[in-house]
Amino acid sequence: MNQASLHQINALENQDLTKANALNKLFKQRLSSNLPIIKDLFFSLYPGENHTTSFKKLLLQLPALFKERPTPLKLQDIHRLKQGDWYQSEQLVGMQLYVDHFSKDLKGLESKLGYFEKLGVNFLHLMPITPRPKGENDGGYAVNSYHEVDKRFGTKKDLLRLTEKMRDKNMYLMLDFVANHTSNEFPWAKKAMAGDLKYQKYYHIYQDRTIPDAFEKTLSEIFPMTSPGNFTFNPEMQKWVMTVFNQYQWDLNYSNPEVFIVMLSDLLKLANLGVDVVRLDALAFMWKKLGTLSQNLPEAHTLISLFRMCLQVIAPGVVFLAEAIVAPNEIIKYFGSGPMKGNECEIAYNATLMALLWDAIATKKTILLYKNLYNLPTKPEEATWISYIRCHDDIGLGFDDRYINEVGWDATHHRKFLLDYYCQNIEWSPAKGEIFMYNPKTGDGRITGSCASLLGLEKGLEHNDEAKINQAIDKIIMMHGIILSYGGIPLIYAGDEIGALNDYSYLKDNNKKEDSRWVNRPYQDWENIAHLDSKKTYHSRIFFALQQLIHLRKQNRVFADSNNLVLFDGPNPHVFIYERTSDKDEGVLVLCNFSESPQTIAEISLGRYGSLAKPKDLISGRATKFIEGKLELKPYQLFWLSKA
Ligand code: OTU
Repeated sequence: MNQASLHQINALENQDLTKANALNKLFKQRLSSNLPIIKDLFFSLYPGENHTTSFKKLLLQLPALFKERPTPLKLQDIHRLKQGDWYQSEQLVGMQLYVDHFSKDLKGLESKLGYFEKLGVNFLHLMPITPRPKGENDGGYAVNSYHEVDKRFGTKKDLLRLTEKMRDKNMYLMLDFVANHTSNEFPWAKKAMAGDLKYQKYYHIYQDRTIPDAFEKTLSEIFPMTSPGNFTFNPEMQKWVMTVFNQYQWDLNYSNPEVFIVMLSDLLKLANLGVDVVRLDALAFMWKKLGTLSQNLPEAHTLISLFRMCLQVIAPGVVFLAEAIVAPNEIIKYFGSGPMKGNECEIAYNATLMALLWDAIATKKTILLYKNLYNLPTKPEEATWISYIRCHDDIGLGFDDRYINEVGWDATHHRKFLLDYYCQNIEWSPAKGEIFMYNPKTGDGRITGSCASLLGLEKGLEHNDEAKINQAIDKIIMMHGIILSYGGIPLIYAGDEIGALNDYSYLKDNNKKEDSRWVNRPYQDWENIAHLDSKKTYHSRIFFALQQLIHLRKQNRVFADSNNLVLFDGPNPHVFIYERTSDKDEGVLVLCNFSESPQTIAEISLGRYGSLAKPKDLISGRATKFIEGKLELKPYQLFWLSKA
């Protein structure tokens, strides 16, 4: 929270904020207090006299963009500033979904708001709903416009009505800003292809292979199987375009200040639709520099801070989520570091926790999880995580080799084991996933599959093996119990709340069959959802278990994220234990058993949750039983012990 803004609001407390001039006054104050930083950031990216014209353009643009912001949202911005860090609240529980797979379109989604309320979800991440090319489009991550609504989902009016309804229900909305690249059908790309040099400078476009070849020496490949290399030859221009992701996704050239200036206005147009959190897609890639990996560059951080500070002036109630699925020490930098600490993104994916939970499931041990979490730098107070088990993408094993070796495993073998375990190369593994973008050159690969299928439900059902089915259900509940209690905004992938299995229908679609991430983007199963209350199915068991956990989360303030997490040093290598504390001496101790056999924990290692405190398990509602000074956890059992 920007202190200057708070003082300014308080100073205006007694004025009627609905009056336009009061709002304008606040805007001007925000602008004058942030202008020096904006200027510094801008000129550090775009140095020299010749960029003063662009800077002036930016300065003229800021008030114009503020003018465009609808008054209810301007008022909401002020309310949010006063409210403080709303995104750290224990009241938030999120769900991520593809509108077409969930409810066909936006109107359909509006009719499902009751479903979210029933489960306790009040934060939605809708996957891209903007126009995209007809054929392959990476699920909308190839963008034809940043602020229009693709016809397949409905109209802008439908979206505005939905966001209004959501606001009435105190629900939050997150949408993507695919800032790194546009589709090859985006108006600028079309103009570039038609030979317009101005727009060719909006992208990284080269006459011949000289610079592309020089770049390739240090760039990695994101989609090596479907889109090898980082440049695509464009026959219209007879030139090479940088396409780090898919060939139809053209990387924007932010070293051109014009690109920043127009993208800022696109960002605001998106925010003005009523978006609370903007997910900055692939932000680690936004700045390219010859001779480097062109990921996580200092300039990328400066650029994101520049976006942030401009947003702070125009729409300070909107926050950024960093979609940086990168090395643990790099993720944390997206919260801002050095003088920009707290002035970059407010939220980031806890990809480290996510990947390591899958490691713990496969190894049935929590040692590598602990090792990494202990070595993770503390995030700034005002920041928070998205806590998730899986998302729409693949699961990458983005943790450091160093720690794998340090716990005594061979990193190469270990990674291979994980891929084999999840991607059906080990007979005894209950997991049923698929490999994504296996790169034989490096041996790297990532994992796809729905949460339930990766945790053994699909195989259990196939073999009609009740014990296996029950175990998979326990695992699904335990994993959700972690993301709901660990800190940050828990984000459930739509369908996981009813144990959705892999969806193989993508194999029949020519535009999707090469991308196995579609296996974990199932269609919402409304037929089974209709019977949740009346039938006892695995769907209802999972749904009601999650509903209860969500309810408990919202009742306990300790689950709000204020860096109030204490890891308990693993007294048992199969168990994961952490405490959420509050300054009011409240606390909840979370324990999870990652092994197929019962595990015990000596009372002495539970600190103030020993038998003397008579802790109660919030989930079962029962007093905790200690036998001979030990607490027993059944396989995949989850405890939320409350001291109070
Ligand atoms: C993101 O992910 C999106 O989440 C994907 O759905 C898109 O395909 C992609 O960007 C392109 O828009 O490579 O496999 O952080 O992990 O940015 C997923 C690095 C991805 C990448 C991430 C990217």
